[in-house]
Parts: sequence; structure tokens; C-alpha cells
Amino acid sequence: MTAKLIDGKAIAKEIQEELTREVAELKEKHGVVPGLATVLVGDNPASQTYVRMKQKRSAEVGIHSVGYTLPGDATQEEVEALVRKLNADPTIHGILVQLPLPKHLNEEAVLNAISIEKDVDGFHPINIGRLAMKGRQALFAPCTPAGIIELIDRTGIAIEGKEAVVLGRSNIVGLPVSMLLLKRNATITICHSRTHDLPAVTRRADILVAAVGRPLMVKADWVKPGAVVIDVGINRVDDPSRKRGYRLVGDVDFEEVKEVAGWITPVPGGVGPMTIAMLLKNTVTAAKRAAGLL
Ligand code: NAP
Ligand code: L37
Repeated sequence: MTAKLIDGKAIAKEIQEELTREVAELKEKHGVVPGLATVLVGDNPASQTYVRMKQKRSAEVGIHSVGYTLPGDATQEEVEALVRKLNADPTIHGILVQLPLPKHLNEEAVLNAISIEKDVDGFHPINIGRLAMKGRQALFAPCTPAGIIELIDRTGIAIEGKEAVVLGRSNIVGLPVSMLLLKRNATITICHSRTHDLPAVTRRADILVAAVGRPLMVKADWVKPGAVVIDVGINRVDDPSRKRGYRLVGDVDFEEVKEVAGWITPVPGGVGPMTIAMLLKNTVTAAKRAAGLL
């Protein structure tokens, strides 16, 4: 292996330790306990796992966490009523509605209902709009994209002036991570399912972010020697030898690409844990703002 490993699990742990100290101090000095409400609609197994992990990590750092689960056939009005209730609850500083929502619900209207001061997922249209515009500050950056930037920063890799190629343009990863990289003065290329000759485009990247949801798609000859490769993909592939019957693989063929890249994130243990760490960080920020401490 020539690439150095970017250990997302270890970096996330470091952030959680910082937050644990900060939360203890907030409580001691100001009597403030950050509160996070998670809202899960339906029974998507991956979403259930992530929400459970978010609640567990919240509790570990001292965040008061309250989980709401609504049935898969919940109505638009029921979901929005819950959001409005949480908007009005002073013990809750952050509201996370886990996506995707069941098909019959209007995601845009639900996200729009979240108070922007409590939008710790950063998906409210005002927060996304500010993220996209020059000279504006979003109150929160979306967790996975923010986690990617934090991973790069904490590894000591410069972003400014670099060629960054993002594979994927989704609302939750590809698009917002592109906007964050642009804000940090990288030169951005965004690829998607209609891009011609993907390997030729990705080979230009100094920083390559893969967020497509296609197991092991990025091969060694897609990568410029020495590039920083960030693998966002979390794909379950059948594996009867595992207790749970599947294993997780990224969008990058790690075994091949690690021989070419300069830096690489693993799956699991890369971007995933950072998504949760940034949610906790955003929740603490929300609580500090609500208490007038920021
Ligand atoms: P998504 O909404 O399905 O978007 C996938 C994007 O990839 C789309 O822009 C799509 O293009 C593009 N794409 C799909 N197949 C392609 C192909 N063959 N060639 C080129 N582009 C292609 O997915 P997402 O929500 O962004 O998630 C992407 C991956 O990241 C998934 O594996 C997901 O599980 C994972 N994820 C991880 C975390 C984490 O914390 N680590 C968080 C969120 C998501 P079009 O726009 O043209 O359709
Ligand atoms: N903030 N994140 C936010 N809001 C949403 O609406 N859907 C969504 C979202 N996505 C999300 O939570 N993704 C996610 C993905 C992976 C992890 C956490 C969150 C994660 O921690 N993955 C571990 C492995 C977990 C496992 O064993 O299943 C990892 O090491 O990658």
C-alpha cells in the first residue's frame, strides 16, 4: 500500500472527546444542556441503524437526545406537526429528520418546516441557499459534506487551488460538498450519470470525492498518482460469512486504489463516523447560539 490512511473513526473520536469537554463546560458554567431530536419515519433498516448510532453518540458526549419514530404511513400533517412541536420546545436545539422519507411525503415541505436555528442537518432551503452564495454564511453545513472537509483539514491537506472532482450531485452529499470545496477555493468538477468518460475526468483530480452509491466503481486507473481519495459510498453487499449477512463496501475499489492514491479513506471507518461527529458538533453550536454564547 502506498496511500496513507485517513482514519475517520479516530478523527471522529477526537472530535467527540472535544465535544464531551465542551458540553460539560456548557452545563457547569451556563446550565445549558444541548438537546437533539431525531425523527425517523418508517422502517428503512439503514436509517434505523444510523439514527440509533446518532442517539448513542449524542448520549456519550452528554447531549440530551430524544428519538421520535413515526410509522411509514404517517401523513404529511403528522410529520410537520411533530416538527412544529420540536421547533417550539426550548430543550431541543437541533432537529434531524432522517432522509430519505417515504415516497408519499413531501420532503421539501418537511425540511422547510424546520426552524433554521435548529436545522443541524443543514438541509433547510435558506441554509443551502446561503451555502451556495458568495459572502453568505449558512448557520449549519450539512453533516456528511462538513465531515469530509474536516477530515481533509485535520489530515493537514490544503484545499485551496486544488483540482477537486466530485462524483455525484445529490442534495445530501455531492452538491453541498462541491459548494463547500468551492468556498475553500478548490476548482470543482461535478460528475453524474450523464458524464462522458468518467475515468478521464476523475484522473484530473487532486482531491476525488466519490458519492455515487455504486460498489467499488472507482478503479486504480481512475485516480491520479498521489491524489486524495474520499470514499463516501456505503454499500451493503451480501456476505454469508458475516453474522449480519452483508458487509459494507465503498464506491472506491480500496484494494486497487490504495496502491495509487496518496491518501485514502476506508469504508467503514471513513466518512461515516464523521457524519455523526458533525451532527453532534452542529447541535452543540445550536445550543450555544440559543444561549447567546456565540
Ligand atoms: P444518490 O442520491 O443516489 O445520488 C447518487 C449520485 O451519483 C447522483 O448524482 C447520480 O447521478 C450519480 N451516479 C449514480 N450512478 C452513477 C454512475 N454510474 N456514473 C456516474 N454517476 C452516477 O446518493 P447519495 O445520497 O448522494 O449517496 C451516495 C453514496 O453515499 C451512497 O452509497 C450512500 O449510502 C452514501 N452516503 C454516505 C454517507 C456517509 O455518512 N458516509 C451519507 C450519505 C450517503 P444523477 O444525478 O445523474 O442521477
Ligand atoms: N445527517 N445523514 C444526515 N441526514 C440524513 O438525512 N440520510 C441522512 C444522513 N445519512 C447518514 O446518516 N449516513 C450515515 C452513513 C454511515 C454512517 C453514519 C451515517 C456510519 O457511521 N457508518 C459506519 C458503519 C455503520 C455500520 O456498521 O452500518 C462507517 O464506519 O462508515
